[in-house]
Amino acid sequence: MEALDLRARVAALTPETRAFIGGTFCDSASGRRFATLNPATGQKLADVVECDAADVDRAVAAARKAFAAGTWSRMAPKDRKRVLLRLADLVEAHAEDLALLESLDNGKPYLDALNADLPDAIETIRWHAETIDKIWGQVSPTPPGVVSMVVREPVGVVGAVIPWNFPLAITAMKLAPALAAGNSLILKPAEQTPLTALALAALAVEAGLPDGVLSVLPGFGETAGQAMGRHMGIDCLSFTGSTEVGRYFLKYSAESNLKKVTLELGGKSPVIVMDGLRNLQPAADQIAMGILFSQGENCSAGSRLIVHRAIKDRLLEVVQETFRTWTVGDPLDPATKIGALIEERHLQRILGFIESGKAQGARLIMGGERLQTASGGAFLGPTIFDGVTNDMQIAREEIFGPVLSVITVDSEEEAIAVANDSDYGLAASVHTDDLHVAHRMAGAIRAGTVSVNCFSEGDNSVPFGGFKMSGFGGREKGLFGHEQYTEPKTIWIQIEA
Ligand code: TAP
Repeated sequence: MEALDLRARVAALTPETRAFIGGTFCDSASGRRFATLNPATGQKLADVVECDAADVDRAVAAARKAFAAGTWSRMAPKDRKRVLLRLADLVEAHAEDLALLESLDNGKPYLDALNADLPDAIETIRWHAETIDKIWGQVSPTPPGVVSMVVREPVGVVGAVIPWNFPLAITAMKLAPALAAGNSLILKPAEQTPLTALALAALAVEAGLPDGVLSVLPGFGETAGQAMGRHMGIDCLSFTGSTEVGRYFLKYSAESNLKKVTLELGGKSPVIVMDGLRNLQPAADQIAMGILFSQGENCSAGSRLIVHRAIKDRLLEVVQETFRTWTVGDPLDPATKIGALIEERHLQRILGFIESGKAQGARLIMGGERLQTASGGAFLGPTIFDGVTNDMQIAREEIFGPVLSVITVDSEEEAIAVANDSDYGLAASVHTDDLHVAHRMAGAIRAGTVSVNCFSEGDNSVPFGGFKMSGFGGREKGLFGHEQYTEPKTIWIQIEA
């Protein structure tokens, strides 16, 4: 595959730019549009319909009507499964175009979108579709004369507000369990990356999803997002994004209808490498994957390397060698492993963190400067700070870029204490040859996922989400992922003895 072939395909793309409400693509009530840019060039990709509170009202009315009509909510689970499996097949059939759209809108390498984001989204839709006709209710141990069942019902109208880093994969992570359970869903993609969610809506129509069950509202957080958070007709709000905005959704809920809120938020994940590790290269490969994949714009990015003093120097040599193989460049070039950051403003924010690292006394040993300036895009290469202490800003705050902070420790106890000394608790990794150390650390670290000798978020069979300020109200993925989208109902029947 050549970058040139992809350019020809880019020219042939005609992305959907209208909102999707009540089963049709349409303009917003205000008629306004906003530009979505290509992060690799800074050039406009398309003008997209800008939804606000009036459009949220329309989408909620359509969603409630569909829910009450039962065309989806009361469809047999095995039939909902069929529609969702058709949707997954359609996504697979259009995977190359969807990956291209994702790469253009987000700046990530095309091959990452094709080989990671798309299979992830397809697998997620299939997994939840397959699950839904295999979830049973309960019969409770009541006294004689009573039959009591606990059944799971859809919550009703679900709102989903999502970020820009894995637009299609996170859309699938919310859409699949919410729709599988029989809910209606209203989704607001991030303003930077609205295109693949709109493309998915078109495929949902083709798959046979009834009108009103899905709406996609491109727009801004302060307007469309807030209107969803405060809407009296939305029963559950599933949010993925920053901890700061997550707090707003709790407030919106408290000030409106006390809708259920689930929050998947930020992280500052520790990667611990202990003394005695024999083979450093596999650890270095995983460290690179953890902080460089997706340009470091990953909530669970392994951004704090906590390393035992006895092996730090040797490890850092191997890590730097490995980081040098992560080529920065045009996302459409097959050789590229690090594409463009989402936007100029984000690059400037990261450069601000880099300045703060220097000012607070950390040693910049790699990268730290913007690259590819002639492209018009926002590029930054692998960046490493050594000599970081856990009180520095670069160790405490989520940078959301390819910036690794190295913290040296002298013992297992100190490594655990540093790892846990964070507001966040999304993910962690431990690299060790000692099974006892691995097991002790996995137990002691306060995080939703602890990976041993790898960087992994797991697959659809296991829950994903955070402790502390990384999450609230539930988990995504796995059977846990269904819980936020259903209500348990007790049916208590007095029968004649
Ligand atoms: P945010 O700025 O929090 O934006 C996320 C979504 O919230 C966007 O759709 C945004 O709309 C909307 N929003 C912004 N302000 C709002 C407001 N006042 N009221 C209602 N909605 C509002 O996050 P981001 O920059 O897109 O993504 C990066 C963050 O997401 C990082 O912190 C990252 O860790 C987190 N993240 C977490 C996870 C998991 S699973 N834990 C996964 C991916 C990302 P606009 O697009 O208009 O701003």
